[in-house]
Amino acid sequence: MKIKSAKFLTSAPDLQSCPEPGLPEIAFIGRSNVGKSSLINMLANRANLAKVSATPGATRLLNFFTMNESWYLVDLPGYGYSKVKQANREQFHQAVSDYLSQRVSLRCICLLIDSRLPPQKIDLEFCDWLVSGEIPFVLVFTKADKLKASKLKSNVATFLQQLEEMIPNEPPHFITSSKDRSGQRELLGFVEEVVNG
Ligand SMILES: Nc1nc2c(ncn2[C@@H]2O[C@H](COP(=O)(O)OP(=O)(O)O)[C@@H](O)[C@H]2O)c(=O)[nH]1
Ligand SMILES: [Mg+2]
Repeated sequence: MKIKSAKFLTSAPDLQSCPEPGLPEIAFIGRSNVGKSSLINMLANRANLAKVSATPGATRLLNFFTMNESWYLVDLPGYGYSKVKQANREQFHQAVSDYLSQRVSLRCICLLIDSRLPPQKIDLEFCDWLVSGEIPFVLVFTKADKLKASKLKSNVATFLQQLEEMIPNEPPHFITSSKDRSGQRELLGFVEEVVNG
């Protein structure tokens, strides 16, 4: 899939304020600073499409972009500021959890994982939460250019291994770099399948 058009549509503070469900949606989420804005810009071939999410206040909003006039890319707030604690999951940002669990047009979530880091508890717990809600997701490892191939491979393997101890099926995963644009074709190919499927 080539992205021929990408337009900011709207920002929503909660599920009720989201646009009428119509086009299929792919949502992007991850810890703050994981590289979400950079990845969205890379996928869209735009320098500054995701800039709206960097403006003060907007980081807590659900940001909708119309892609190729045929699907919505949804930029969700980073979850670094609002921990998904095992005992206290309801504290997870209400708008995000409402959106993820109730949005009828949501087809898949791209969960971004910083490939430089060892498995982070908050990411593993979020995967567990998605699985328990039967919410489909794929893993998108980010910043792959920042480490040696061997370290990258072992970090990805370790994450998948730890995930395997928590959940039954391994989700698809993609390895990306917004800097050298690696993984763009693969991830967009997947998105194409999902929005057309
Ligand atoms: N080297 C490298 N740096 C990246 C990559 N993606 C993001 N960054 C850097 O990581 C920081 C956070 O990126 P940003 O996209 O703002 O993360 P967000 O908070 O998740 O939206 C910025 O300094 C980016 O330039 C990548 O693929 N490679
Ligand atoms: Mg951002």
